[in-house]
Amino acid sequence: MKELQSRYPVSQRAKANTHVDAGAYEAMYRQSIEQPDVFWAQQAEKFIDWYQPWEQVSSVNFKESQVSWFAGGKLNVSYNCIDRHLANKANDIAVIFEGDEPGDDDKVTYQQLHDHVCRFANLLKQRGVKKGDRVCIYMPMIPEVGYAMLACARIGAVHSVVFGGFSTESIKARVLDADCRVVITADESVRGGKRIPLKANVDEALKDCPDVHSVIVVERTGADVHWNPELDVKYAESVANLPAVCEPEQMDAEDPLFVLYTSGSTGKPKGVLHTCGGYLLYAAMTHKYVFDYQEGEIYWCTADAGWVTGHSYIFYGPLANGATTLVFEGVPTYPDAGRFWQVCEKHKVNIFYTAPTALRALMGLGDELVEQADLSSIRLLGTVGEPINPEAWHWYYEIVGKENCPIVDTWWQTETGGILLTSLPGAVDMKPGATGKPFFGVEPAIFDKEGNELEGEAEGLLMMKGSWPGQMRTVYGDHQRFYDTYLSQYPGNYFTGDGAKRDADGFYWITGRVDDVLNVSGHRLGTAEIESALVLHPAVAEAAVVGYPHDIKGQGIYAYVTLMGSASESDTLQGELTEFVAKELGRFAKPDYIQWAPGLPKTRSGKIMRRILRKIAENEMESLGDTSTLADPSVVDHLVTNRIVK
Ligand code: 6R9
Repeated sequence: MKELQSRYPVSQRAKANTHVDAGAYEAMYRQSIEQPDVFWAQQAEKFIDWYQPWEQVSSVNFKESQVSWFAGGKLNVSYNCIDRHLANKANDIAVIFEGDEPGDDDKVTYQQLHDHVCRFANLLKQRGVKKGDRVCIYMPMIPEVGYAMLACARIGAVHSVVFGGFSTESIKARVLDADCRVVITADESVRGGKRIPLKANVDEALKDCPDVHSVIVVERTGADVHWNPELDVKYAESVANLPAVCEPEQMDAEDPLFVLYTSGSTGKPKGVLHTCGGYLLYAAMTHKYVFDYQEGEIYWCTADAGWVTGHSYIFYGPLANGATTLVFEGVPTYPDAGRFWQVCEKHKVNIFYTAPTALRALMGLGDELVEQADLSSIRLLGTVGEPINPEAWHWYYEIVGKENCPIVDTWWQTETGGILLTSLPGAVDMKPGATGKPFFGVEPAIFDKEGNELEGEAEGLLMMKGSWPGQMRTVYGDHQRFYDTYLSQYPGNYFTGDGAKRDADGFYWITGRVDDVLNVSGHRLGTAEIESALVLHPAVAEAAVVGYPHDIKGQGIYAYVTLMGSASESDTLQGELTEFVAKELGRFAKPDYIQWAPGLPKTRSGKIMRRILRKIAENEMESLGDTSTLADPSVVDHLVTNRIVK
């Protein structure tokens, strides 16, 4: 590999093909900060079709947990993503589907998308779903997941997509928390040739959800699934005779569009709530400018619809812009590790957006599989989900992008709705590992632990000083938690949970979470969730989970487990507990290591000292710090002696 270069000026090619050059970025950014309401009103008119204009562009008061954009404005998200394109693009491709097996693919035009979504919306209505009702979606990565989301949006129902890799406990908790009465799922999903029993997982979860009255089942594999005629509804059969028209519901900009659960440092996952107007505007606008999206281009984001990236950058953003978006059901390594590149060649992908963890896994397998594919259609690359290490960045830039494609490293969160920090490809230089500069209207700040804002070059907590239209509005059912989690730390500012550095050129570098949230292969997981799953097992008295650096996954999961007096330590039990977490939460949440812990390091008030547990898991015994304040310092010696050396 070449010597690592630390700064790449905007290329001629990127400049030639941009909506926003350096001058425009400066001017637009300045206006967005100095006259935000003027700026956002212009953008809202440009990007969204409204039935009725808003009464007030923004009304924001972080101290009062109040965030509102375009209130009084009326729109429909599904209309904006579909109907308004029909005049000119009815026969253009909206969705390219690439199945798990090569050769299994499909193309859906905007007209077909319209018809599918309307039929689905009519089916939801037939099952009694009304504006404001919550609908849980637990699906494979097939076009129907998009139809389901857009069908909800069309009738004003609020979707709550649960990642298809989650299993029973997670489905149950999410269905109950949002009081979903309808669940949309499939018989099975297929990933990497393996089948996952989605319907069976739903059946199991719903044993404790008595209010669910309908389960709409899309047939994916045709597997024989348990059928409860009172609840279960066959999708294809039911929509076949329903009309392909459904008048979109006129929604207020501030009506909820969806809830998406995400992990925090404590307690159960939070239902992050996004609303129709601001969210759609922000998703559409960032999609256009960050990826410099041009008419006719093929755009592929490899995320899953179960995460926010799938919401904003597979479906809502691209479809609002009338783009062609690729939906991929499989995994990067099936049938072989060249799959991503084969799909790019096959569908002539122009813009490719993925996660560093996938790049790290693939780069370890050599360059041949990349070189075998014709990647000449690719014009721009993107990454999201976690910091990208310089080695992976250079591999992406040189081997995948042939030193001819800008990389947009995009920092954002479920809570932010869309990208807040990145280097706009035609405007801002790239620095490998940096997430660049703020998007329009975004005012990042670095604070120290005492709550002072730091100027210039600085490192500390990453905060946002004001709102942007894509910001979450509340935690579903718990508005106080919105304030407590994000707005209470340094009143008047939004707290991201991340640490960051700002360099002398004003570029931001994310240093990682400052709380107990793990980022495992780009999947966000709370240590508390894994701990709760472990303690459900009858042999477990207590559990503490921490992350440790992992070459491919970014972070691995290390669990300390205290057993009940009646249970005894064994390798078999270790295996059983790992599988237990997989069954309760999902395979991606399986601990990599379980260490038996007869005692956990606790303060005298009973708080687990995770700092110490992290250091032990990281094999950094020399920096354990002060252990004298522990109730029983000797537990640390036991944990150190018996630690698992990786
Ligand atoms: C979009 C998404 C959010 C957390 C976030 C941060 C990490 C996301 C990143 C990044 C460094 C990037 N993160 N993008 N860290 N560089 N480009 O991933 O949302 O699942 O809510 O995770 O992911 O730690 O706080 P979400």
